Amino acid sequence: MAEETNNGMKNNYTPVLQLQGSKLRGARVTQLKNHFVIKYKEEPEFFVRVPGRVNLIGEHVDYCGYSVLPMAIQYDIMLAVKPVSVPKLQLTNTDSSHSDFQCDVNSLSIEVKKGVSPPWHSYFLCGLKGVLEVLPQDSVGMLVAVTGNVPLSAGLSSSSALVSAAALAAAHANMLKMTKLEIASLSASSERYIGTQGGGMDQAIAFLGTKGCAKHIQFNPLLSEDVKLPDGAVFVIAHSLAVLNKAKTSDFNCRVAECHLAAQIMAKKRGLSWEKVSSLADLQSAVSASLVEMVDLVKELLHEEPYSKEEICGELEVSEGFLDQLSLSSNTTHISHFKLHQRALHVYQEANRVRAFQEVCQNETVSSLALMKLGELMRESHESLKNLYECSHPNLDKLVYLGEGRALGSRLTGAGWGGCIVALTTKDTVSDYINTLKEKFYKGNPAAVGKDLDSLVFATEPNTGAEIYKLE
Ligand code: ADP
Ligand code: NG1
Ligand code: MG
Repeated sequence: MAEETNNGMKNNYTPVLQLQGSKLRGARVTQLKNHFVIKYKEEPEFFVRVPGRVNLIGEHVDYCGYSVLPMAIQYDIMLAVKPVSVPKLQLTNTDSSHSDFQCDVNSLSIEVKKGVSPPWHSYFLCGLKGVLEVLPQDSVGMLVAVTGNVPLSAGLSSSSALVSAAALAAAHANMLKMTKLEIASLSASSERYIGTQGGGMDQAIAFLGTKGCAKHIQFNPLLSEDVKLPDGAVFVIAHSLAVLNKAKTSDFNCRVAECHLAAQIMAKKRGLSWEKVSSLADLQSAVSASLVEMVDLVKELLHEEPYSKEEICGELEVSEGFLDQLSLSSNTTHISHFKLHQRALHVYQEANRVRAFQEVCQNETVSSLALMKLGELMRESHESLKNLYECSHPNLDKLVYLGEGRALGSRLTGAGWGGCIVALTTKDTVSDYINTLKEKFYKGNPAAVGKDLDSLVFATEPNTGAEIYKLE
């Protein structure tokens, strides 16, 4: 298995493992393989597995340059792949609601339409495109069958699992040697072709996850270190029954833009060359202040009322056209008002909570105290995401509220606006917590009718990142 490269070693990311999954995984592989054979009348040559993730703390800070603390989960995307000499990609999905797709690998086109969820195959094309851009030779074609059980658009990173799996399959099919860190960075850049301007957390944990510990992931440069969670900690994921495809609306990119604009206005006010400041972390480095001092700076330099686009142009002394080009994306140029104070405040405080979370895991030797402190940080994170970042959803808030007194803390995880919460419980309280949510949130909820409750609320633990398998 490939080594992590934060110890300076540069190992290949593509070791071929013997397939030794659990019974469940075995059944999924068999189904995937059968689907492949029926579709293509050929045998797959290799399999790729890339997990989803749950972020424990550090939400909406990766694209601002700050570190995050996720772990890979037990749900994943799996691909069965056969490289072929004809430069053609053929895709099929075991879920028949995702239609088959094919195209020439030399003329990929990724559809991005405002207000519309991209077709599923576009996520695959993102990963493939990223590899084609660095491939020194012409690409082979691929026959691919896809199966996945990461809940869609629920903040558990099904999109990045698919993009990263496509990149890994294309790299392996073309015998491209890359480290895990390199392919994680490539996958993060590639996913931006879908239109969202994410920061790289999801693709990083997809490749760097290891069994048994969460990861503290830093960016620029990408680095990951193990975080041992306190003894007795059990994390639970609960689905809010609301979903949002992040590439469909401008919500996500609007937050990215607000953070960018907040950094630029504060930089200008401090007499810095603001055009070069592209993130809130850049600004912090430029002013050499602590995170707590940055919170004070936000309060001093940015007003609470939303900034109109006109006011921002006035502050920065630029035309609207210039601002559109420098600081906004195609789906945020139409936005008339931006909340800069609140978003920047969240980011600096959340970045500080990640630091505190990691410190507790590292230094608090009394596990009951450690658990209490982590729970408190998670509760604060949710409040901030709800009130300052405004990316929660009434169902997420209800789940958090229902867990009070039963979980040590809970918070929305992933981008938000629907999706899942993650809650910190213990070995002793996890069953009571899960049963309470089943009773009070899911049973009788029309959106949960016909669904297996164990797939909506479940305990999770740190899992392995991406792998390539060959069947014996
Ligand atoms: P998430 O929070 O899960 O990352 P996104 O809104 O970013 O959600 O992306 C979800 C999209 O990813 C889906 O709408 C679908 O197009 C694609 N996707 C994820 N998993 C699968 C899968 N198993 N099969 C097909 N498409 C998938
Ligand atoms: P999800 O929940 O997968 O849409 C998104 C971003 C992350 C990060 C989180 C918020 C992508 C691919 N993912 O995750 O980079 O910004 O939101 O913390 O853009
Ligand atoms: Mg996503």
